[in-house]
Amino acid sequence: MRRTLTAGTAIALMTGAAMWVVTGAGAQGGGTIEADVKYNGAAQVEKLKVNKDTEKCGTEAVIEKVVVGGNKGLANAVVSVPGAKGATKAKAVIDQHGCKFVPHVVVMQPGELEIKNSDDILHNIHTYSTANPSINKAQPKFKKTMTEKLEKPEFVKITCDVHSWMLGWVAVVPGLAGVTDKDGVTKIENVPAGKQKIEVWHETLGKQEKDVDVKAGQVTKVSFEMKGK
Ligand SMILES: [Cu+2]
Repeated sequence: MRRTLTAGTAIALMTGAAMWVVTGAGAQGGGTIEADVKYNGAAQVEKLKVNKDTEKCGTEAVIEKVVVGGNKGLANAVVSVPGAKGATKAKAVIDQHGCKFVPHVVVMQPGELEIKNSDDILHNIHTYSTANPSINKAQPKFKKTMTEKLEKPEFVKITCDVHSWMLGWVAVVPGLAGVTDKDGVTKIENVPAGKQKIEVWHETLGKQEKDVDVKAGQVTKVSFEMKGK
């Protein structure tokens, strides 16, 4: 017990130090949330023949609406902690590569999104949103980067009018957040200790939420099982 306590304290101190460097606020006592999201249903993947820009796009497009990995883990789900208003560490970036949005789901706090075109062909950014102004702009091959503002929390669908199969999502969330990997897992660090609401969103399977008690210097696990629609 004594050893456990000592280890816990060391982690708490390290976490506190890391937060001080990032935010400069000297916040102490953050914890980590490890979320795992499962889906008991079948994967939904659509395949489409491509006959345009095939030298960059390939000849087959794969539209991954529900990606289920090992142990029923659901990929591409956004897990967020709306009450944890930590500073954004890095700029949110989405790339158009191989006529796909990479990553398929990008998460950001309200602010700026960098949109890259690494394909060397014309793309056209077209977003579908209600809280934020919709974007509909050509991105020619010479325009490697565009920066757009998304200032309101919302799940924004992003498409390309040149390549009808291109589909991505921008999750604009007010607090700390992560996107689940192929095993359905994501970790969110430096979450303030105490009661926190955890929200999960998936583009096809909808939303769920749970309350957890985050403890300083500890990993709090939370599990979700999404239901089919
Ligand atoms: Cu395109």
